[in-house]
Amino acid sequence: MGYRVAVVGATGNVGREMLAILAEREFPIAEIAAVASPRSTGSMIEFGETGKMLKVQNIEHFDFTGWDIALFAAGSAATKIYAPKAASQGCVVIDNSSLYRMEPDVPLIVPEVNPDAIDGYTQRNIIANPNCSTAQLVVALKPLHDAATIKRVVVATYQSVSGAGKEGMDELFEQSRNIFVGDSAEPKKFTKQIAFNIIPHIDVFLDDGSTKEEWKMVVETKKILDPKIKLTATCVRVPVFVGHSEAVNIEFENELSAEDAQKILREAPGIMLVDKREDGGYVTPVECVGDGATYISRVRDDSTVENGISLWCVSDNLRKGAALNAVQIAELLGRRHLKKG
Ligand code: 11C
Repeated sequence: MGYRVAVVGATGNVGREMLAILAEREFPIAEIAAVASPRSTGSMIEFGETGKMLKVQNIEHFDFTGWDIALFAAGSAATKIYAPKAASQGCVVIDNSSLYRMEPDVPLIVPEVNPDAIDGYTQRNIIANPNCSTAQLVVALKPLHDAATIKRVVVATYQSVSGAGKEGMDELFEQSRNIFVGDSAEPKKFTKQIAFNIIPHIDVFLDDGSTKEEWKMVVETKKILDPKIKLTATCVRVPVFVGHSEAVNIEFENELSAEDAQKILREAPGIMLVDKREDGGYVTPVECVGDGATYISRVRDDSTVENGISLWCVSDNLRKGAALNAVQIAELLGRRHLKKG
């Protein structure tokens, strides 16, 4: 027994991670398909590290009938065409794009946070995966919210270039090399030089001066965790290949000391607390690469508000922020609804 699973956008950063994680977690697979744009059709891609090679199939001709689950990491334009097609052909779509996240009849799921909301998937046959910077944040906030009710969150992100896809990673690599040998570092993908620099701008600008990345953190946190939580974000691109970091300040309704927060976080699902209050006793992005956990460090009291703490949160944006969360959704869907595994 097992599921017929298609990974759409299989040749991209997130699609490859989806294949790797399905294999690593031994997701019950009866058949696996790697699907991508016509550009990649016919190329071969390995199913994780299983040695099994998959021939990439053309999304334009792929028939989703009889497939149980499609993990989409295809970007909004292709998703807009093919996700509704897959859903109407009876295949449950788990979509990593931002297209459906805020649709009221599409559940937006982080399994450690709001698993019950998945039951609403039957309305559209689509489940949305949150933005990477939101996923790790809500994993960190959920147990603290349960303990002391969060009123307000102020977050600054330090987001790696892999969030902008392979082109973003290539640009950091090429600019770093060019600067090192004295060549020009003209930006292409990013708006300014990213090597040896940081850029306070991710996604498009909105009328109020915020960016869409910042807006996504606000609205997605409300949808997943609690609409009453106030949140303000500043999202920044940094010259790191993989791993998003966040400096988070949280204000609660009720008293919660940093020490109690540490105890809660230590026990919470999906979280690794590494908080030694000494040189190197915290986690940085390079240490979280390839891992599924949301790492929390630097938990401390904020004495400038009545009930406040600050903390540092790091996670692999391609894993918990995208592919792993999507596979965890598929596992949850299987356990609760499809039951073929
Ligand atoms: C970034 N968070 O780091 C973005 C990537 O809405 O799924 C993911 C964008 C999204 O650039």
